[in-house]
Amino acid sequence: MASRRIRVVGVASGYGAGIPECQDGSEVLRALHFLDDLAGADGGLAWDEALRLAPPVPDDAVEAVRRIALALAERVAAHRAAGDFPLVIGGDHSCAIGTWSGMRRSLEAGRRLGLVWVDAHMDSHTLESSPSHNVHGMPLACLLGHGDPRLTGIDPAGAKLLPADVCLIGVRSFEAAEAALLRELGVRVYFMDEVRRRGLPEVFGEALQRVARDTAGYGISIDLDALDPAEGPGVGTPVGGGLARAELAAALALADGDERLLALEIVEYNPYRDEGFVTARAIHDLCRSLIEI
Ligand SMILES: [Mn+2]
Repeated sequence: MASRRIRVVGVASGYGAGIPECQDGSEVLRALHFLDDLAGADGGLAWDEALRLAPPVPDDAVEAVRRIALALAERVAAHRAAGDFPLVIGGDHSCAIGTWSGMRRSLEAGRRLGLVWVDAHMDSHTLESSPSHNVHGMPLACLLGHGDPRLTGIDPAGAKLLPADVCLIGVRSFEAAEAALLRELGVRVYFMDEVRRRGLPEVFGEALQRVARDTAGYGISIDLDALDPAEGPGVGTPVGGGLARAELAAALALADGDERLLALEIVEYNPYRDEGFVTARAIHDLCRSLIEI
């Protein structure tokens, strides 16, 4: 993204997580200047005013997530239309519904969008299958066209992504129903044991090829719980046996300078659970991998 201006969109939403803490993640990064040195990128870096719902916030989490998603989709599509590179900082992972709906909308009709989803989980529940009913366990299913119509119906209505254009990386905690959905759809999942067997560079490179193959471009969505809790403790749902921060940063560099990379999303930063800002520094390193300075 060397020549594109980076527009950072903070999403002050934890409505999909069941606990609100990660809604403050992007503002902590901004206030403590964690991404400031990225402003030296060719096109520069500019923070938008963070997206947040004006009160009264609906009690229904799906409705709250829908409203944030509508605003975020509009913002992402506008930045893309201006030739800028959206960097979305969550907030919980339900914001992905807005990010990638907006990006899909910004593409010409009939063009496909690819997506690499880096996560300890599958995030592919529907309201029926989810034990927790937390919407941050559902965004990938929604983007594939499965889930509550209030979320799947966001413009452009229906699936924003084709299964062949999506890859998950780093998965190690999931329920049978969401695994069954992804298997039925034919989505490629690189579980953590495959990552360990083949190495992240090979797996990540293969995933990039898949999502770029038949699409107008692709995005990368990173749930920080993909990192091992030792290196990324500041998340809502840590799972052991994850990726090292240097390992993921090095893999992301494979996409550096690729004009087909359309946006980056980093989510689930919970500053109240961070320890010595190690997770905030990981976010910085991940962004820096994709931003030439
Ligand atoms: Mn997630």
